[in-house]
Amino acid sequence: MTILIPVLGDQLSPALASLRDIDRDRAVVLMMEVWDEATYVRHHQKKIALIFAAMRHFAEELRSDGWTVDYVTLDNTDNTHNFTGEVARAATRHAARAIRTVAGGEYRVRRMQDDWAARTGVPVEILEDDRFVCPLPDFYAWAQGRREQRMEYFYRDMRRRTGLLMTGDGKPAGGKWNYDQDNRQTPPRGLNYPAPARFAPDATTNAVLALVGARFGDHFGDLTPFALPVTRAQALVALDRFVATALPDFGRYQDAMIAGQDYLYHSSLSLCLNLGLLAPLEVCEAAVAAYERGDAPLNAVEGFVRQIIGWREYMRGMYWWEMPALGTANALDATRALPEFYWTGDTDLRCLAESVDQTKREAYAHHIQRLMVLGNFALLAGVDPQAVSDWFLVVYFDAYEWVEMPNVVGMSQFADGGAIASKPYVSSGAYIDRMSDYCGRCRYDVKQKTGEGACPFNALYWDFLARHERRFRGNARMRNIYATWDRFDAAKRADYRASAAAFLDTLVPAAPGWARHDA
Ligand code: FAD
Ligand code: DLZ
Ligand code: SF4
Repeated sequence: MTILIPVLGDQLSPALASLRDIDRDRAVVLMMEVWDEATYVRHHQKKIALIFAAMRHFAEELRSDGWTVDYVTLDNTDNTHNFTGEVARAATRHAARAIRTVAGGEYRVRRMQDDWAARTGVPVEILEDDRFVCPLPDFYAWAQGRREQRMEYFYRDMRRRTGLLMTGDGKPAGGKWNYDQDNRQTPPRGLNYPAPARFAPDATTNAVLALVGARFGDHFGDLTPFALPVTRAQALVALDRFVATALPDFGRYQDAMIAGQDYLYHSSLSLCLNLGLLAPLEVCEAAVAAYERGDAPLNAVEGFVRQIIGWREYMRGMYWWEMPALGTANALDATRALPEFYWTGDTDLRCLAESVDQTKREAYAHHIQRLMVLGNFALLAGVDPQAVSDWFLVVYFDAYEWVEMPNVVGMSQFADGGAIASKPYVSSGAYIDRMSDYCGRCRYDVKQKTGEGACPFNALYWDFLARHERRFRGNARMRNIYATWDRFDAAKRADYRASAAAFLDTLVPAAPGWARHDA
């Protein structure tokens, strides 16, 4: 009796639940490169290459490990180009008596899996994805009893659950749960920034690069140079490099943005974690081991661990908790089209031009660029959150809906009405100026508040707060901001609002079709 084991493109973990406790001689692993997945949004070219290259390497590793792998390539002439069609074909091809798979990470894919038994006539076992620290039922139990589901409290539970950075008597290491007040510094000039580990493409990856260039060459983003990790061995090298060279300063410079420094002290390990090449706990344990050796300070290691067992797990839980409503959420009734410069980078706002340019080259931008430049601008300008979400899903090498959507629709655009963020992440130019070196060489003057030549973030910020006054005035965390607004006289308020309106009028909407073929 043959058991068919479909392994999806972000399930590249040797310890995957569907690959455990099974007789390899009776199993066929199915992996599928399908057009529908590469184009349901028109992913960045580098992201498609990354996923296909990692999939092909993983298939080779499974074969060396004794598995039979049926790998359907994109140019296979019989390819139906969707998961369900390929599972059905393979079930027939191998006369499968059972199908065993791990739950897809995206709601859309999970619904497809529900269809497989009916489509194939073969029983389907769908296993929980246990590569996360917090199983979904546990997250739901945590979320259920609370009026608000805030990350900070969830994170403390995850620290207790994992024992990471905990003392023997159940207290947080160093006495505090969170060391963020030591972070948020701006790096001094002339630092020797670390570089993430990079890997020359081998023959397998080069074949993928040729395929992607030929078939997806009209998608957003630069395909080459390509030097991302595509195997678990390379991911482990990238992890070691990060721990040795960047982790010690990860905390204090976490919120900084420097033109030309794409990675600063960030790990760029999201791509390895989200593909399954690294497990979240092993990454955290490597960071904690550096702390215990005295190689990295507590504020850096705690901050890093919080991103993974805190934010990453929380976002995954909130995605499933809020879906499918999250997919259409628009609490602030934002309807503006995404500006064209998100795709072209052609804008005089230097912070945005730099962030888009790096996104185009690297398929990467770090958290503060995503939140406080790209997301902040879209929120202030009132861009439709689903259009913003599509953009983020296309452009980043770590973007899968389960992590992209709660970050964008929830945290960044406040479109879920505040389930994830307790207040909107908006700022004027002053924040960007404080945390970056972008403003110095910008055509706009960050200190000028309104009128021609003023930093557009300044007027947009007050215009946003005025537009949404009824919703946010009562928010305790925004009391001081509205107190400032109240001190402005009518003429000043009108000036801010007119300045914002004049700027918004200049925005050119993106042509349809950048993110979705059918748009
Ligand atoms: P580091 O700064 O080195 O952080 C370490 C790890 O922590 C990351 O690798 C990541 O796994 C995890 N992490 C940190 N913050 C978050 C978070 N908010 N949510 C989930 N995991 C987190 N992350 C994605 O993995 N995919 C996305 O599509 C994505 N879209 C985002 C969109 C917006 C608008 C925002 C504000 C954030 C988004 N994030 C996303 C979260 C975060 O920005 C990225 O995880 C991070 O920038 C990845 O780079 P890094 O590996 O260098 O992170
Ligand atoms: C993102 C992506 C792309 C571009 N291509 C494939 C593919 O051809 N085959 C595959 O198995 N997965 C792909 N993925 C990932 C899926 O779209 C999806 O994000 C995951 O299966 C999570 O549900
Ligand atoms: Fe961005 Fe304003 Fe600074 Fe220019 S001045 S880089 S638009 S924040």
